[in-house]
Amino acid sequence: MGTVLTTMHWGTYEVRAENGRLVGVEPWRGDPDPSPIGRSLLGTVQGELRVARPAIRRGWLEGDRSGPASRRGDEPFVEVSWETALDIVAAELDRVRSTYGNSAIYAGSYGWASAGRFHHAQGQVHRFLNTIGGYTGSVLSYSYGAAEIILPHVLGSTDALTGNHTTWDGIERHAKLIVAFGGLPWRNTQVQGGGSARHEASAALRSAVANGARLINVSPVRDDAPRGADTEWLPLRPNSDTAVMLALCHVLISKRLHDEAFLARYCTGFEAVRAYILGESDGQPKDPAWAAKLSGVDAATIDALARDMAARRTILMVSWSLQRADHGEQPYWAAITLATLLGQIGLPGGGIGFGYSSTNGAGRPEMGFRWPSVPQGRNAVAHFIPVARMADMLLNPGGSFDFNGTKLTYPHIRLVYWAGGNPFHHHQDLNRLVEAWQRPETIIVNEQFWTATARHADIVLPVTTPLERNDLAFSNRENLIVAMKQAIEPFHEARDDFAIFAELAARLGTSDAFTEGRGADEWIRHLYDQAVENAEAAGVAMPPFDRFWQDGHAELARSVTSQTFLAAFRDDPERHPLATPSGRIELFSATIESFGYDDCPGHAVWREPREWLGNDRLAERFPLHLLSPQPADKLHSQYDHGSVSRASKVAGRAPLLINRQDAAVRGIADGMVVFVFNERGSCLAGAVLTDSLIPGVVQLPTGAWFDPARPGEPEGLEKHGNPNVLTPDRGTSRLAQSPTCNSTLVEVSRFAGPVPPVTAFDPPATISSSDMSGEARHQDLS
Ligand SMILES: Nc1nc2c(c(=O)[nH]1)N[C@H]1C(S)=C(S)[C@@H](COP(=O)(O)OP(=O)(O)OC[C@H]3O[C@@H](n4cnc5c(=O)[nH]c(N)nc54)[C@H](O)[C@@H]3O)O[C@H]1N2
Ligand SMILES: Nc1nc2c(c(=O)[nH]1)N[C@H]1C(S)=C(S)[C@@H](COP(=O)(O)OP(=O)(O)OC[C@H]3O[C@@H](n4cnc5c(=O)[nH]c(N)nc54)[C@H](O)[C@@H]3O)O[C@H]1N2
Ligand SMILES: [Mo]
Repeated sequence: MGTVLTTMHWGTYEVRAENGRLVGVEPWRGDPDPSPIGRSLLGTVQGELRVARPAIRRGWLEGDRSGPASRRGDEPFVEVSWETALDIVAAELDRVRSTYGNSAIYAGSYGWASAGRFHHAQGQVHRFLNTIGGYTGSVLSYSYGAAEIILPHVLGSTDALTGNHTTWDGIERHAKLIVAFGGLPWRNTQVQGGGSARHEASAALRSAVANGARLINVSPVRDDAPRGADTEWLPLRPNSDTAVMLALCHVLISKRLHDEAFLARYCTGFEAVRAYILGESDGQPKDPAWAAKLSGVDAATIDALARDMAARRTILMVSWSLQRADHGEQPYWAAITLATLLGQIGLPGGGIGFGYSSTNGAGRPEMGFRWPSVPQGRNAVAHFIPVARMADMLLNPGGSFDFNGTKLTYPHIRLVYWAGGNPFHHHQDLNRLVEAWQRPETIIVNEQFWTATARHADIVLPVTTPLERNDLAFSNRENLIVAMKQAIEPFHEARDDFAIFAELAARLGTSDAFTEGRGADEWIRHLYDQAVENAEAAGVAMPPFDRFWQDGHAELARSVTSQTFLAAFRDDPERHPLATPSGRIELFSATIESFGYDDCPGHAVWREPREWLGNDRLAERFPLHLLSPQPADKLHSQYDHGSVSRASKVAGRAPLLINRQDAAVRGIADGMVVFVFNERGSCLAGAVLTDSLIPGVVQLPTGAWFDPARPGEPEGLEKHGNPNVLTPDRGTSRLAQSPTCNSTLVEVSRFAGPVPPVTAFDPPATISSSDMSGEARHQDLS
């Protein structure tokens, strides 16, 4: 099949196959700063960890359906034919929906799956289930769930979170002070959901600095910085950003450096916030001395920074990581409060934006039209959960909880269907998830690889990778569109998610509704034709499908090249009001106040996290704050078994960064296998000694495939360095109920005793159906 261009979330690559084997992966030549992650495709896409055939957990076939005795996760699988697997899955879906109703099916199916417009796993599973009566779904993301709730209350939308940021050109030319809370790590800009083509974020920041901008990384980690740009480091204690932001506000107000005219015209609620910041409402001024005790940033530094902010064109950049913490709504609300006091919102190079280095897309212009995607249909089930409450739901059927001004009830889930995500990667407190995961009667997973989620399923259906199917790359804020042509044959019996759901729909009588009479290639052409229409309406020309497919890609002219967040609102707030109740920036929200939540009152506040270094009682036992950022060498758990990820492992495990001082008092040397633990769990990791973290903070990136101890190994130990055995499974607050992984305390020590081997990359045992006995034969395995 020769060489084709394909797009992954982390880049576009030229992929070469010879005699059916994948032999080369080179970055697309138009990418100025390509990601090395693509190399991990070699050796894995056609490797032993692929799911080769449909497989069913032996115990499930023998009738073990749920309860604490269930042995999901440590049993062999029986390989069956597609016919058998599809018949069983269709019958299970039918049994559960007719016995309990469709709300008993949980298919939030959160996860990143692969890039590609048509073969989007979530889109496919949701569309299919909607044809058979619906499913309990999820709202919000693990990425920025707290922001998705707080921003609409305060700014009227989620603009400047996932798109519609002030674009880099304005920042390069006009910004004179860039203050980045959570830093601007290059590593995360490798990635853009839906696919990347040109990586430009570090270059933009270099050019801003070359034009005279002062760039400050406010983070416990010095290396949270772009590549090659002069960056100052302002270290602070994790989770103390809100205190520092409020103190910056205190300086502005008390020195009369705040922009009164801007406040009067564009915001509401300043008086309430002012009284709180000055301490009039609670007796505690939020001054720099107060913040210094909480954050470790000295008062003089805060004072000087506030003055500099008022004196220069200043943009605040707040990373998504800050709100994945206890009370994660607050740093966002406090940052908006600070930006409003500075009065530069709506000016080029000034104001605020979220996640500028959380992905490659932020700061790049929109395309000016919508890319079409597979239509989802209508979900007839009204039940949903905020996505991170998944284990709570499985453990508390019928239980109720607060969420953004409403009370929700957890449905009783009997069947879980996952396609395109890895909850044993993304969820917090994995030991609790293991327990919750035993509750449903049946768990079905479509997967490419034997991930922990596949291993913990009852029925695993093997799925193709993008290299084994045709697709389209239409990526947000990229003007390169790619014909992702199939490069190799599907691995063994792997099928596309679409093909799997089409077969299930046929068995359940909804074939026409699901396929609309189109095969995969017809859908691709159909989506393309829709894109042509949308683009044309915005004045952007696209080549006709056949020419595009023949050429393999096309570069489109951009109709938008520059934009400034809230410029129109600044220009004329009466004609362009925000979609908030007041039409203005809500420094105080009567709506949120009316919910009566003590953990999220009506304006930005400092609320101490339950778990952080300031909690003396906990920190006495677990004196290190654990940060679990995104991994540099992969996307989440994807291709952890690939060469790029494996090269960064230490003693075969995820690298744990630890300050030299903290290592020395614990007798830990570089490269040593260490034991990381708290009340929730423990794991092994490989020590990396560094000065780039402040003492008291350790960093263990996410992504190591969950690898619990096997019988005979130390009980409860995770062997590979998965931080989510340590993180708490608690909502940010009653408002957003979103993840708080960055509020975790641990202790680290040398590991005594023989080190158990990593087994995450050993495929599970499979047995053939003829070896099955007794009851299992009722299933008529063929
Ligand atoms: N401690 C801690 N935990 C975190 C975070 C953190 O910062 N700290 N970050 C959180 C965030 S922001 C996120 S977004 C989540 C990410 O969590 P996930 O998105 O769940 O993680 P991925 O590893 O990307 O999982 C995607 C899975 O889809 C599979 N897949 C790929 N292509 C296809 C396909 O075409 N079809 C099917 N059926 N499957 C496919 C892959 O093999 C992979 O197993 O993790 C969250 N978890
Ligand atoms: N290479 C790579 N890139 C990715 C991903 C990936 O898996 N791999 N995942 C993508 C996804 S899904 C997402 S959502 C984004 C996430 O993007 P982010 O949320 O921005 O990324 P993180 O790496 O979790 O965090 C960035 C930095 O925040 C710092 N930090 C953590 N807690 C605090 C705090 O309390 N205060 C301050 N000031 N700093 C803190 C940490 O030191 C960390 O290095 O990344 C995307 N980019
Ligand atoms: Mo994310």
